[in-house]
Amino acid sequence: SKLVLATGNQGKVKEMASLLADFGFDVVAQSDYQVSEVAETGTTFIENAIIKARHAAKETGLPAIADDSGLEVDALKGAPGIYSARYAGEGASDQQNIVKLLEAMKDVPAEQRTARFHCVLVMMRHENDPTPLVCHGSWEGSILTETHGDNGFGYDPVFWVPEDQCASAELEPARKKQLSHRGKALQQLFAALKDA
Ligand code: ITT
Repeated sequence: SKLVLATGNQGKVKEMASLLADFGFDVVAQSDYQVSEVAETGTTFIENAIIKARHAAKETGLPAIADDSGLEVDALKGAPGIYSARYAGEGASDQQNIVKLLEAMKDVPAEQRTARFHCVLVMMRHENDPTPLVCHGSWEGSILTETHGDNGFGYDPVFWVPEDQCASAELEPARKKQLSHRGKALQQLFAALKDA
């Protein structure tokens, strides 16, 4: 059955499309349906994921899944949080966001650099779905003082992974799927769909 992946972020597409296809969905990109931009006006990952899933379902007439995610840094009182994609300003590149984060963290000692990624996935069967499926995964780590690795996207070059003692951008894609906030949220989603 067709499912629209309601994201414009190619990093997310790479980490989700094949797993959703393996589960049996015929995954289509929102760009194939000219889905317009929608303002992420919520104050939580959950609200923003619902806004994006509902918007894509409305404009395509298909079931939709959206991902709202970000990095919560303790020394920055939870920032950049829901603003992770636009931390250095509207339309900022991953590189610009990383530069801003490293600058904000420059005087923070090693033991206070704890952080975590969050990923909320929302699946809506149609635009008026009254019971969207909501799944959450998180991933504990800390913020490095310089970038390492070329894999992944976003803040992966500055996110230290305690499990493997390297930066997230140094993980193989399959390993990141096992450990990450997004991988965990997807596992939950598949478990919930199996039970349904
Ligand atoms: P869509 O709304 O179109 O899905 P977006 O990039 O604007 O794309 P978000 O508002 O959810 O999505 O922002 C999430 C940001 O959090 C993302 O741009 C990255 O900077 C960061 N992020 C999320 N997951 C990440 C991951 O696995 N690795 C590194 N950074 C991640």
